[in-house]
Amino acid sequence: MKRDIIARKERWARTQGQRPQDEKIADRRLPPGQREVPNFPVLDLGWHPDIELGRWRLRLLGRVDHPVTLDWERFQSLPQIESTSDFHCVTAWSRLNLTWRGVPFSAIVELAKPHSEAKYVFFKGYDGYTTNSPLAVCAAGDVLLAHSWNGQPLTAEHGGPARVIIPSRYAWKGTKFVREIVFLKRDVPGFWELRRYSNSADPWKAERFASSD
Ligand SMILES: Nc1nc2c(c(=O)[nH]1)N[C@H]1C(S)=C(S)[C@@H](COP(=O)(O)O)O[C@H]1N2
Ligand SMILES: [Mo]
Repeated sequence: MKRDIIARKERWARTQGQRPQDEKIADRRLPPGQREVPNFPVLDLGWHPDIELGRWRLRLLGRVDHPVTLDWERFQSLPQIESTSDFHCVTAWSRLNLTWRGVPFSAIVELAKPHSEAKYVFFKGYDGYTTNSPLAVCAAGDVLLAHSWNGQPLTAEHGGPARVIIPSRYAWKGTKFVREIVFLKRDVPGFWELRRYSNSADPWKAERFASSD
């Protein structure tokens, strides 16, 4: 009798890991129009700047009390977090459960001390790429400047030495090869925002392109 119950429970437990259930869970995790991919595509302007760590600098500037230029050593001495999140590219592919390690954006804010009127952040990459987000969006606990992915230093093709990760937005909002973070009073559109991509870029609302006016 008892054995029957155990066998039934075991059978039930096995079905929990099977496709239909998994698919339902994945569906709920995928924003509208996105599909999960097993690989990690590379998307950028086609050039991966090769930056020696000894020459790498990150500048924090704009409407801040403490403009600062960080070298790699100082950057590494800042608080570090590990954060697992999903990654949604506007071209409809998503990667689930990417584990990043790096400096939380909150540590950058604490260091630079933006003025109260600084409501926007403008990011620049070593490849000339730019993008923008409200400071409030960057304040989420899972926003970070990642230098590692899955326990390995970030490769140049995926944005090393360090890239910005903003899980709540489409991936174009996260600058690879980040070089400068500017705190601004007014919003300034970046590379894709100037090319009619959505400024707000919320994947859950499928905000892919700027609405035509
Ligand atoms: N510096 C820089 N960052 C960038 C881009 C870029 O062209 N240059 N492309 C963005 C876009 S559109 C996407 S989808 C992601 C792609 O990151 P991946 O190449 O690691 O997949 O980087 C974003 N960050
Ligand atoms: Mo993208």
